[in-house]
Amino acid sequence: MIIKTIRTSTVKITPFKDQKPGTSGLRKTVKQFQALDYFPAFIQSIFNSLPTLRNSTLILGGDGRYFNREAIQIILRMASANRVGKIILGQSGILSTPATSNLITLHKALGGIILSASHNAGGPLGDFGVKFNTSNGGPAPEKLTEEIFRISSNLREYKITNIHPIPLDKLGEYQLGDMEIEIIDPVKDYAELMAKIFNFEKISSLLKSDNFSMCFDAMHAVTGPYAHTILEEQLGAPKGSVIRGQPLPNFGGGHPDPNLAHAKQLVEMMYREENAPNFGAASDGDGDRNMIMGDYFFVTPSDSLAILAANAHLIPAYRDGIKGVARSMPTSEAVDKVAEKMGINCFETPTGWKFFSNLLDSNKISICGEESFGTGSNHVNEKDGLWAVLFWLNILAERKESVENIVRQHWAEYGRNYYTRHDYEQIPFKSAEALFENLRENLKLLPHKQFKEHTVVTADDFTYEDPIDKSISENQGIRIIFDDGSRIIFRLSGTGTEGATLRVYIEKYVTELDQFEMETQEALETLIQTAEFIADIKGYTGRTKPTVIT
Ligand code: VG1
Ligand code: CO
Repeated sequence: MIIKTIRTSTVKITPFKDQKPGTSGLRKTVKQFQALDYFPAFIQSIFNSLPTLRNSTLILGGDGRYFNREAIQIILRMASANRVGKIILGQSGILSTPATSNLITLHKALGGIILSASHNAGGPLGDFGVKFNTSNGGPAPEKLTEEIFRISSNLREYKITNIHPIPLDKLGEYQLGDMEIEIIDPVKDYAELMAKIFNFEKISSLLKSDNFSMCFDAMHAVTGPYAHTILEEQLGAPKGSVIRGQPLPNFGGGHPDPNLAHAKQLVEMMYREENAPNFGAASDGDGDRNMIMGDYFFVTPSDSLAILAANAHLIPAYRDGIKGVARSMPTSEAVDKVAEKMGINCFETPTGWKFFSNLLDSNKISICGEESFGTGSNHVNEKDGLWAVLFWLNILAERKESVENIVRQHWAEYGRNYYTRHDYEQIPFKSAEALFENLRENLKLLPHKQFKEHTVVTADDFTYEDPIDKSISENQGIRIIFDDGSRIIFRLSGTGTEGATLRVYIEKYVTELDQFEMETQEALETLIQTAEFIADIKGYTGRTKPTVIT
């Protein structure tokens, strides 16, 4: 369809001063994004940061949350006004983050815009977000997000055309003035990529066998259509293996956050006394996170990363060995032990996927991940929820053991890293700042101090130097490391929209078989108390316990 009569107008605005992208794009409440000119201003800032925008191709999609459709129509009108050459758009405005990343490289696009606030709640009173990924498929690096922010703080106008909304639900092509729009099936290319990486035949026979069952909880977020197609239609898992598979604007009222606190339905099913599925998994709003469970068993994301690395040789795409691995600094050191044994490099990066990009691009690593339920590889430059689920299924199909046995054997071989994260949400900014100021002031005094049975060896504020472009990222989290290798880490979240969220990460490594049977919070009890004491969490925030424990 050709839409000819379009008029471009330039809208004058007063610059917005708060459009600073966080760990993963710009996240604000839906209400803030709906405020007059707020959303177009940020899109114009992204456009202005791209010198080769004219005649370029961009990929566009989102996780289906409230405001997704309106936002897409605005972007289409602005893209045509800004002389973009072509927009490749997911049908109904749907594209997961990893699928977008794949499409960017597949179509040699200049980049992609992903409309998502990931695991944050949606709906009219929830959150919305905008992420920009560059031509390598990866999240915009800090240099670019800083540039976008700088542009937004001075932006005085944006350009937009005045056309009626484009129908988003039908596949097809449109011509908007000089700009082409192609509406594509969001699942097809991604599913083809997965079939190239994994042994679909083996996974399929596992999923079809009578003594195996699985449940994938799509949390009414973006992975529903992907999971229905790949797991049920292509691999033959019985219908009903995917639950909550329809993307809804408010995610059915929940947080699309795949963890023990928010994926309640799945967790209850997996902890059933009888007839629990053999394998359970969930993904988040935009499909880049994963939670893995077995029958009456939870796999911590840090362990999952280590287990994927240790078993990579079982997967067709990684059969010839992996180059190296990386983890974010707060992620447990379980994967380090695997790398050591394999004789490959293990990189420690700040939190946020963008820090893995250079390592992936330069072939220094093949597999990487974060404690926050995110794992991925060099197949796309993003974390990828369903990829991790298929990886696990492929391992299960090869090893023919339970999830629990695989994890326990891993501990027996490499030792166990007990791990927990305590989040204190919606703390007033001032209190959070004061707490960190105090922590930083006391860092120098901590070494050699003893807290219960642990003595501090080092205490610092994590600085990262990118091994490829040598860029420096400072203040990436306070690290306290003890003599037995235990660690406590404090950092502030960069994805929240209300107040500050304090994240406390606690880890302890044990190697003796009889130490593996403790409940995590119990095993970490003294370190948890030490963390609360050192940061004086109660004194600064008034909180006596965390909001969420994962
Ligand atoms: C959180 C996680 C981080 C992850 C980020 C984006 O950031 O801790 O590991 O990369 O979310 O994930 P923060 O700054 O709130 O701790 V997603 O799934 O929102 O794109
Ligand atoms: Co996400």
